[in-house]
Amino acid sequence: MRLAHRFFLIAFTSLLFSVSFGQDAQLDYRGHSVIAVETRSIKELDKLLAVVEDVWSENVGVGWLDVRVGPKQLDQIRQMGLRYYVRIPDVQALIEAERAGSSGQFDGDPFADYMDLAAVNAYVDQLVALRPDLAKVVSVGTSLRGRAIRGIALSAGIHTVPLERPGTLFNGCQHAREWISVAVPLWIATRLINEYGIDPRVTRLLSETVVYIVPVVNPDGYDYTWTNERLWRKNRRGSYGVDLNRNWAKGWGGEGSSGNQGSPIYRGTTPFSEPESSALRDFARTNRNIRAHIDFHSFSQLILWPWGYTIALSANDLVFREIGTRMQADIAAVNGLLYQIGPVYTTIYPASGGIVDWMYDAMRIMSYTIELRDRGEYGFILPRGQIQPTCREVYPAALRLMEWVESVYTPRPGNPPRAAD
Ligand code: 0X9
Ligand code: ZN
Repeated sequence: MRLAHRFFLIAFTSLLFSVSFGQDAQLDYRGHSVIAVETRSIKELDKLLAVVEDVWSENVGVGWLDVRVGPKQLDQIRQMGLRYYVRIPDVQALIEAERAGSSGQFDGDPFADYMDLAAVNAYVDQLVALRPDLAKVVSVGTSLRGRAIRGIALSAGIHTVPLERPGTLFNGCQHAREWISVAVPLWIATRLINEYGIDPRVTRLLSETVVYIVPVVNPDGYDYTWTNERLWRKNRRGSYGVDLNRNWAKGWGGEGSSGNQGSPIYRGTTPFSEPESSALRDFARTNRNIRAHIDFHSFSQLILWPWGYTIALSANDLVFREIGTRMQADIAAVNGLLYQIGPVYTTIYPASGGIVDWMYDAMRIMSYTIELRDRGEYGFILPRGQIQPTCREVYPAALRLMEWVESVYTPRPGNPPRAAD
Protein backbone atom coordinates (compact mmCIF):
# COMPACT_ATOMS: atom_id res chain seq x y z
CA MET A 1 0.00 0.00 0.00
CA ARG A 2 2.72 2.41 1.04
CA LEU A 3 4.73 1.35 -1.96
CA ALA A 4 1.84 1.91 -4.30
CA HIS A 5 1.42 5.30 -2.68
CA ARG A 6 5.05 6.13 -3.32
CA PHE A 7 4.77 5.03 -6.91
CA PHE A 8 1.81 7.25 -7.33
CA LEU A 9 3.74 10.16 -5.90
CA ILE A 10 6.70 9.53 -8.17
CA ALA A 11 4.47 9.17 -11.20
CA PHE A 12 2.68 12.34 -10.21
CA THR A 13 5.83 14.39 -9.68
CA SER A 14 7.35 13.24 -12.94
CA LEU A 15 4.11 14.16 -14.61
CA LEU A 16 4.41 17.63 -13.16
CA PHE A 17 7.98 17.73 -14.33
CA SER A 18 7.15 16.74 -17.85
CA VAL A 19 4.36 19.27 -17.99
CA SER A 20 6.53 22.15 -16.87
CA PHE A 21 9.32 20.91 -19.11
CA GLY A 22 6.83 20.95 -21.95
CA GLN A 23 6.20 24.59 -21.26
CA ASP A 24 9.85 25.45 -20.93
CA ALA A 25 10.45 23.73 -24.26
CA GLN A 26 8.54 26.50 -26.00
CA LEU A 27 11.06 28.38 -28.04
CA ASP A 28 11.64 31.76 -26.51
CA TYR A 29 11.87 34.77 -28.80
CA ARG A 30 13.16 37.04 -26.06
CA GLY A 31 15.26 39.85 -27.50
CA HIS A 32 13.80 39.35 -30.97
CA SER A 33 12.22 42.20 -32.85
CA VAL A 34 10.82 42.80 -36.29
CA ILE A 35 12.51 45.70 -38.01
CA ALA A 36 12.18 47.37 -41.40
CA VAL A 37 15.59 47.69 -43.03
CA GLU A 38 16.44 49.81 -46.05
CA THR A 39 18.80 48.51 -48.72
CA ARG A 40 19.80 50.61 -51.71
CA SER A 41 21.46 48.02 -53.92
CA ILE A 42 21.32 44.31 -54.71
CA LYS A 43 24.66 44.02 -52.96
CA GLU A 44 23.27 45.51 -49.74
CA LEU A 45 20.17 43.33 -50.03
CA ASP A 46 22.28 40.18 -50.44
CA LYS A 47 24.37 41.14 -47.41
CA LEU A 48 21.23 41.65 -45.37
CA LEU A 49 19.70 38.35 -46.50
CA ALA A 50 22.89 36.54 -45.57
CA VAL A 51 22.41 37.67 -41.97
CA VAL A 52 18.66 37.33 -41.37
CA GLU A 53 16.81 34.02 -41.18
CA ASP A 54 13.22 35.14 -41.12
CA VAL A 55 11.98 37.61 -43.70
CA TRP A 56 8.43 38.85 -42.96
CA SER A 57 7.88 41.03 -46.03
CA GLU A 58 6.06 39.62 -49.02
CA ASN A 59 7.87 42.01 -51.27
CA VAL A 60 11.52 41.06 -51.30
CA GLY A 61 13.70 43.49 -53.14
CA VAL A 62 15.88 46.55 -52.83
CA GLY A 63 14.14 49.14 -50.63
CA TRP A 64 12.43 48.48 -47.31
CA LEU A 65 12.25 44.94 -45.98
CA ASP A 66 10.66 43.61 -42.76
CA VAL A 67 12.79 41.01 -41.00
CA ARG A 68 12.81 39.29 -37.61
CA VAL A 69 16.15 39.58 -35.86
CA GLY A 70 17.77 38.57 -32.61
CA PRO A 71 20.16 40.92 -30.76
CA LYS A 72 23.20 39.55 -32.61
CA GLN A 73 21.68 40.07 -36.01
CA LEU A 74 20.50 43.53 -35.07
CA ASP A 75 24.10 44.37 -34.20
CA GLN A 76 25.33 43.06 -37.52
CA ILE A 77 22.77 45.15 -39.38
CA ARG A 78 23.80 48.22 -37.40
CA GLN A 79 27.41 47.56 -38.34
CA MET A 80 26.48 47.37 -42.01
CA GLY A 81 25.31 50.94 -41.63
CA LEU A 82 21.84 50.20 -42.97
CA ARG A 83 18.93 52.43 -42.05
CA TYR A 84 16.21 50.68 -40.10
CA TYR A 85 13.30 51.30 -37.83
CA VAL A 86 11.58 49.01 -35.35
CA ARG A 87 8.15 47.62 -36.25
CA ILE A 88 7.62 45.04 -33.50
CA PRO A 89 9.97 45.84 -30.60
CA ASP A 90 9.37 42.65 -28.64
CA VAL A 91 8.20 39.53 -30.49
CA GLN A 92 8.12 37.44 -27.32
CA ALA A 93 5.85 39.94 -25.56
CA LEU A 94 3.43 39.76 -28.47
CA ILE A 95 3.38 35.95 -28.35
CA GLU A 96 2.82 36.02 -24.60
CA ALA A 97 -0.01 38.50 -25.00
CA GLU A 98 -1.52 36.20 -27.60
CA ARG A 99 -1.26 33.24 -25.25
CA ALA A 100 -2.63 35.08 -22.22
CA GLY A 101 -6.25 34.25 -21.59
CA SER A 102 -6.29 31.89 -24.54
CA SER A 103 -6.90 28.18 -24.09
CA GLY A 104 -6.96 27.13 -27.74
CA GLN A 105 -10.42 25.76 -26.97
CA PHE A 106 -13.70 27.30 -27.86
CA ASP A 107 -16.43 27.98 -25.38
CA GLY A 108 -19.15 30.19 -26.65
CA ASP A 109 -17.81 32.12 -29.60
CA PRO A 110 -15.57 29.90 -31.75
CA PHE A 111 -14.01 32.87 -33.53
CA ALA A 112 -13.20 34.92 -30.45
CA ASP A 113 -9.82 33.24 -30.34
CA TYR A 114 -7.56 30.91 -32.32
CA MET A 115 -8.28 27.19 -32.05
CA ASP A 116 -5.56 24.61 -31.56
CA LEU A 117 -5.61 21.46 -33.69
CA ALA A 118 -7.78 19.45 -31.30
CA ALA A 119 -10.26 22.32 -31.12
CA VAL A 120 -10.35 22.61 -34.92
CA ASN A 121 -11.15 18.91 -35.19
CA ALA A 122 -13.82 19.10 -32.50
CA TYR A 123 -15.32 22.18 -34.14
CA VAL A 124 -15.44 20.51 -37.55
CA ASP A 125 -17.27 17.52 -36.04
CA GLN A 126 -19.69 19.81 -34.27
CA LEU A 127 -20.38 21.83 -37.40
CA VAL A 128 -21.05 18.79 -39.53
CA ALA A 129 -23.30 17.29 -36.86
CA LEU A 130 -25.52 20.39 -37.10
CA ARG A 131 -26.47 19.63 -40.69
CA PRO A 132 -25.68 16.09 -41.79
CA ASP A 133 -27.89 16.74 -44.82
CA LEU A 134 -25.52 19.51 -45.94
CA ALA A 135 -22.08 18.65 -44.66
CA LYS A 136 -19.81 15.69 -44.15
CA VAL A 137 -16.28 15.18 -42.93
CA VAL A 138 -13.94 14.00 -45.64
CA SER A 139 -10.57 12.42 -45.13
CA VAL A 140 -7.90 14.09 -47.24
CA GLY A 141 -4.98 12.02 -46.00
CA THR A 142 -2.42 11.65 -43.26
CA SER A 143 0.48 13.89 -42.35
CA LEU A 144 4.09 12.78 -42.04
CA ARG A 145 3.70 12.28 -38.30
CA GLY A 146 0.41 10.45 -38.62
CA ARG A 147 -2.13 13.20 -38.03
CA ALA A 148 -5.36 13.23 -40.02
CA ILE A 149 -5.77 15.91 -42.68
CA ARG A 150 -9.49 16.49 -42.57
CA GLY A 151 -11.90 18.40 -44.72
CA ILE A 152 -15.56 19.30 -44.91
CA ALA A 153 -17.65 18.73 -48.04
CA LEU A 154 -20.73 20.92 -48.31
CA SER A 155 -23.66 20.70 -50.68
CA ALA A 156 -27.42 20.24 -50.48
CA GLY A 157 -28.14 16.54 -50.02
CA ILE A 158 -24.44 15.87 -49.55
CA HIS A 159 -24.82 12.10 -49.50
CA THR A 160 -26.38 11.96 -52.95
CA VAL A 161 -24.68 14.86 -54.74
CA PRO A 162 -24.73 14.47 -58.52
CA LEU A 163 -21.22 14.00 -59.88
CA GLU A 164 -21.51 16.91 -62.27
CA ARG A 165 -22.14 19.50 -59.56
CA PRO A 166 -19.11 21.80 -59.88
CA GLY A 167 -16.94 22.47 -56.87
CA THR A 168 -14.78 25.08 -55.14
CA LEU A 169 -11.90 24.19 -52.82
CA PHE A 170 -10.71 26.35 -49.93
CA ASN A 171 -7.69 25.42 -47.85
CA GLY A 172 -5.65 27.00 -45.09
CA CYS A 173 -2.43 26.42 -43.22
CA GLN A 174 0.14 25.06 -45.60
CA HIS A 175 2.28 27.33 -43.45
CA ALA A 176 2.08 26.45 -39.80
CA ARG A 177 2.38 29.91 -38.23
CA GLU A 178 -0.30 31.54 -40.37
CA TRP A 179 -3.07 30.96 -37.85
CA ILE A 180 -5.63 33.28 -39.41
CA SER A 181 -5.58 31.04 -42.50
CA VAL A 182 -7.22 28.31 -40.38
CA ALA A 183 -9.99 30.55 -39.08
CA VAL A 184 -11.08 31.87 -42.48
CA PRO A 185 -11.97 28.50 -44.11
CA LEU A 186 -13.73 27.47 -40.89
CA TRP A 187 -15.69 30.71 -41.00
CA ILE A 188 -16.70 30.07 -44.62
CA ALA A 189 -17.97 26.60 -43.67
CA THR A 190 -19.84 28.02 -40.69
CA ARG A 191 -21.60 30.75 -42.64
CA LEU A 192 -22.57 28.39 -45.46
CA ILE A 193 -24.07 25.92 -43.01
CA ASN A 194 -25.85 28.54 -40.93
CA GLU A 195 -27.21 30.50 -43.86
CA TYR A 196 -28.39 27.68 -46.08
CA GLY A 197 -32.17 28.06 -46.37
CA ILE A 198 -31.94 31.65 -45.07
CA ASP A 199 -29.68 33.55 -47.46
CA PRO A 200 -31.01 32.81 -50.97
CA ARG A 201 -27.50 33.21 -52.41
CA VAL A 202 -26.09 30.53 -50.13
CA THR A 203 -29.09 28.28 -50.69
CA ARG A 204 -28.61 28.49 -54.42
CA LEU A 205 -24.83 27.98 -54.25
CA LEU A 206 -25.13 24.89 -52.09
CA SER A 207 -27.89 23.53 -54.31
CA GLU A 208 -25.89 23.97 -57.50
CA THR A 209 -22.28 23.49 -56.35
CA VAL A 210 -20.09 21.65 -53.86
CA VAL A 211 -17.66 23.33 -51.47
CA TYR A 212 -14.63 21.55 -50.03
CA ILE A 213 -12.90 23.04 -47.04
CA VAL A 214 -9.55 21.88 -45.67
CA PRO A 215 -8.65 24.24 -42.81
CA VAL A 216 -5.32 22.64 -41.88
CA VAL A 217 -3.20 21.11 -44.64
CA ASN A 218 -0.18 20.99 -42.32
CA PRO A 219 -1.46 19.58 -39.00
CA ASP A 220 2.02 18.58 -37.72
CA GLY A 221 3.38 22.06 -38.25
CA TYR A 222 0.26 23.73 -36.89
CA ASP A 223 0.35 21.67 -33.72
CA TYR A 224 4.06 22.44 -33.35
CA THR A 225 3.38 26.19 -33.41
CA TRP A 226 1.10 25.69 -30.41
CA THR A 227 3.45 23.47 -28.41
CA ASN A 228 6.99 24.42 -29.36
CA GLU A 229 7.68 27.18 -31.81
CA ARG A 230 5.08 29.84 -32.52
CA LEU A 231 6.85 31.00 -35.68
CA TRP A 232 7.45 27.59 -37.29
CA ARG A 233 6.54 27.67 -41.01
CA LYS A 234 7.18 24.31 -42.66
CA ASN A 235 5.98 20.74 -42.11
CA ARG A 236 7.73 18.46 -39.60
CA ARG A 237 10.06 16.48 -41.88
CA GLY A 238 13.20 15.73 -39.88
CA SER A 239 14.25 18.58 -37.62
CA TYR A 240 14.24 21.07 -40.49
CA GLY A 241 10.89 20.79 -42.29
CA VAL A 242 9.84 21.19 -45.90
CA ASP A 243 7.99 24.26 -47.20
CA LEU A 244 4.83 22.61 -48.50
CA ASN A 245 4.22 25.56 -50.79
CA ARG A 246 7.47 24.83 -52.63
CA ASN A 247 6.83 21.08 -52.91
CA TRP A 248 4.25 21.09 -55.73
CA ALA A 249 5.35 19.79 -59.13
CA LYS A 250 4.78 22.71 -61.48
CA GLY A 251 8.04 24.63 -61.76
CA TRP A 252 9.47 22.62 -58.86
CA GLY A 253 13.09 23.43 -58.06
CA GLY A 254 13.11 26.81 -59.76
CA GLU A 255 13.48 30.40 -58.68
CA GLY A 256 12.23 31.36 -55.24
CA SER A 257 12.78 27.96 -53.67
CA SER A 258 15.79 26.42 -51.99
CA GLY A 259 17.61 23.09 -51.91
CA ASN A 260 18.96 23.78 -48.40
CA GLN A 261 17.13 22.04 -45.60
CA GLY A 262 17.58 24.99 -43.28
CA SER A 263 15.91 27.44 -45.62
CA PRO A 264 12.37 28.63 -44.88
CA ILE A 265 11.61 27.91 -48.56
CA TYR A 266 13.17 24.42 -48.64
CA ARG A 267 11.46 22.54 -51.46
CA GLY A 268 12.12 18.95 -50.34
CA THR A 269 13.99 16.26 -52.26
CA THR A 270 11.47 15.75 -55.07
CA PRO A 271 8.12 17.19 -56.15
CA PHE A 272 5.44 15.85 -53.82
CA SER A 273 8.03 14.30 -51.51
CA GLU A 274 5.71 15.31 -48.65
CA PRO A 275 2.56 13.44 -47.62
CA GLU A 276 0.67 16.68 -46.96
CA SER A 277 1.08 18.16 -50.46
CA SER A 278 0.52 14.70 -51.99
CA ALA A 279 -2.69 14.28 -50.03
CA LEU A 280 -4.16 17.55 -51.26
CA ARG A 281 -2.97 16.77 -54.80
CA ASP A 282 -4.76 13.41 -54.69
CA PHE A 283 -7.85 15.04 -53.25
CA ALA A 284 -7.95 17.46 -56.19
CA ARG A 285 -7.34 14.63 -58.64
CA THR A 286 -10.15 12.56 -57.15
CA ASN A 287 -12.65 15.40 -57.08
CA ARG A 288 -12.50 16.43 -60.71
CA ASN A 289 -15.58 18.60 -60.32
CA ILE A 290 -13.41 21.21 -58.53
CA ARG A 291 -13.16 24.28 -60.75
CA ALA A 292 -11.70 26.95 -58.53
CA HIS A 293 -9.55 27.16 -55.45
CA ILE A 294 -8.25 29.53 -52.79
CA ASP A 295 -5.16 28.75 -50.74
CA PHE A 296 -5.20 31.01 -47.67
CA HIS A 297 -2.01 32.42 -46.19
CA SER A 298 -0.94 35.40 -44.13
CA PHE A 299 0.05 38.14 -44.20
CA SER A 300 0.08 41.24 -46.48
CA GLN A 301 -3.50 41.54 -47.77
CA LEU A 302 -3.05 40.30 -51.32
CA ILE A 303 -5.00 38.38 -53.94
CA LEU A 304 -2.54 36.40 -56.05
CA TRP A 305 -2.71 34.00 -58.99
CA PRO A 306 -0.30 32.03 -61.26
CA TRP A 307 2.34 32.07 -62.24
CA GLY A 308 4.72 32.01 -59.29
CA TYR A 309 7.53 30.19 -61.11
CA THR A 310 7.82 32.48 -64.13
CA ILE A 311 7.38 36.13 -64.99
CA ALA A 312 5.27 35.11 -68.00
CA LEU A 313 1.54 35.77 -67.72
CA SER A 314 -0.77 32.78 -67.67
CA ALA A 315 -3.02 32.23 -70.68
CA ASN A 316 -5.98 33.11 -68.44
CA ASP A 317 -4.49 36.18 -66.84
CA LEU A 318 -7.43 38.36 -67.88
CA VAL A 319 -9.96 36.00 -66.31
CA PHE A 320 -7.82 35.78 -63.16
CA ARG A 321 -7.69 39.56 -63.07
CA GLU A 322 -11.41 39.98 -63.64
CA ILE A 323 -12.42 37.63 -60.82
CA GLY A 324 -9.57 38.98 -58.70
CA THR A 325 -10.81 42.54 -59.13
CA ARG A 326 -14.30 41.52 -58.05
CA MET A 327 -12.99 39.73 -55.00
CA GLN A 328 -10.92 42.81 -54.19
CA ALA A 329 -14.03 45.01 -54.35
CA ASP A 330 -16.04 42.52 -52.25
CA ILE A 331 -13.38 42.60 -49.55
CA ALA A 332 -13.04 46.39 -49.64
CA ALA A 333 -16.81 46.81 -49.31
CA VAL A 334 -16.79 45.22 -45.84
CA ASN A 335 -14.13 47.12 -43.88
CA GLY A 336 -12.54 49.33 -46.50
CA LEU A 337 -9.30 47.39 -46.84
CA LEU A 338 -7.96 47.26 -50.39
CA TYR A 339 -6.13 43.96 -50.91
CA GLN A 340 -3.65 44.32 -53.78
CA ILE A 341 -4.01 41.95 -56.72
CA GLY A 342 -1.74 40.37 -59.32
CA PRO A 343 0.25 37.31 -60.40
CA VAL A 344 2.54 35.88 -57.72
CA TYR A 345 5.82 36.44 -59.57
CA THR A 346 5.47 40.16 -60.19
CA THR A 347 3.28 41.08 -57.22
CA ILE A 348 5.42 39.56 -54.48
CA TYR A 349 8.37 37.46 -55.60
CA PRO A 350 9.27 34.42 -57.69
CA ALA A 351 8.02 31.30 -55.91
CA SER A 352 8.43 27.92 -57.60
CA GLY A 353 6.63 24.75 -56.69
CA GLY A 354 3.63 26.58 -55.22
CA ILE A 355 0.14 25.18 -55.01
CA VAL A 356 -1.56 27.70 -57.33
CA ASP A 357 0.77 26.94 -60.22
CA TRP A 358 0.06 23.23 -59.93
CA MET A 359 -3.70 23.57 -59.44
CA TYR A 360 -3.92 25.81 -62.46
CA ASP A 361 -1.55 23.86 -64.68
CA ALA A 362 -2.39 20.27 -63.83
CA MET A 363 -6.03 20.58 -62.79
CA ARG A 364 -6.89 23.48 -65.11
CA ILE A 365 -8.73 25.34 -62.38
CA MET A 366 -8.76 28.97 -61.31
CA SER A 367 -6.44 28.91 -58.33
CA TYR A 368 -5.75 31.88 -56.06
CA THR A 369 -3.60 32.56 -53.03
CA ILE A 370 -5.10 35.09 -50.65
CA GLU A 371 -2.73 36.63 -48.17
CA LEU A 372 -4.89 37.71 -45.24
CA ARG A 373 -4.30 40.45 -42.65
CA ASP A 374 -2.43 42.41 -41.65
CA ARG A 375 0.22 44.44 -43.49
CA GLY A 376 2.98 43.88 -40.97
CA GLU A 377 1.93 45.71 -37.85
CA TYR A 378 1.50 42.34 -36.10
CA GLY A 379 2.32 40.06 -39.02
CA PHE A 380 1.94 36.38 -38.17
CA ILE A 381 0.88 37.18 -34.60
CA LEU A 382 -2.38 38.79 -35.62
CA PRO A 383 -4.35 39.76 -32.48
CA ARG A 384 -7.46 37.72 -31.82
CA GLY A 385 -9.62 40.82 -32.14
CA GLN A 386 -8.87 40.79 -35.86
CA ILE A 387 -10.03 37.21 -36.48
CA GLN A 388 -13.67 38.11 -37.02
CA PRO A 389 -13.12 41.28 -39.06
CA THR A 390 -10.76 39.34 -41.34
CA CYS A 391 -13.18 36.44 -41.75
CA ARG A 392 -16.07 38.82 -42.39
CA GLU A 393 -14.29 40.72 -45.13
CA VAL A 394 -13.04 37.65 -46.98
CA TYR A 395 -16.30 35.68 -46.88
CA PRO A 396 -17.99 37.60 -49.75
CA ALA A 397 -14.90 37.02 -51.92
CA ALA A 398 -15.32 33.28 -51.33
CA LEU A 399 -18.98 33.51 -52.34
CA ARG A 400 -17.91 35.42 -55.44
CA LEU A 401 -15.61 32.63 -56.56
CA MET A 402 -18.28 30.01 -55.87
CA GLU A 403 -20.71 32.05 -57.93
CA TRP A 404 -18.28 32.17 -60.81
CA VAL A 405 -17.98 28.37 -60.63
CA GLU A 406 -21.75 28.08 -60.54
CA SER A 407 -22.30 30.37 -63.49
CA VAL A 408 -19.64 28.86 -65.71
CA TYR A 409 -19.78 25.17 -64.86
CA THR A 410 -23.31 24.26 -63.83
CA PRO A 411 -24.37 21.83 -66.54
CA ARG A 412 -26.63 23.82 -68.80
CA PRO A 413 -26.66 24.58 -72.53
CA GLY A 414 -23.61 26.61 -73.48
CA ASN A 415 -21.44 25.61 -70.51
CA PRO A 416 -18.41 23.36 -70.99
CA PRO A 417 -18.88 19.67 -70.14
CA ARG A 418 -17.37 18.13 -67.05
CA ALA A 419 -13.67 17.35 -67.40
CA ALA A 420 -12.82 13.77 -68.28
CA ASP A 421 -11.43 11.86 -65.31
O1 0X9 B 1 5.85 32.36 -50.09
C1 0X9 B 1 4.75 31.83 -50.02
O2 0X9 B 1 4.59 30.61 -50.08
C2 0X9 B 1 3.50 32.69 -49.87
N1 0X9 B 1 3.76 33.77 -48.97
S1 0X9 B 1 3.92 33.45 -47.36
O3 0X9 B 1 4.40 34.64 -46.71
N2 0X9 B 1 2.50 33.16 -46.75
O4 0X9 B 1 4.76 32.34 -47.20
C3 0X9 B 1 3.14 33.21 -51.24
C4 0X9 B 1 2.61 32.15 -52.10
C5 0X9 B 1 2.61 32.47 -53.53
N3 0X9 B 1 1.91 31.49 -54.21
C6 0X9 B 1 2.44 30.44 -54.89
N4 0X9 B 1 3.59 30.47 -55.48
N5 0X9 B 1 1.70 29.38 -54.92
ZN1 ZN C 1 2.11 31.25 -46.24
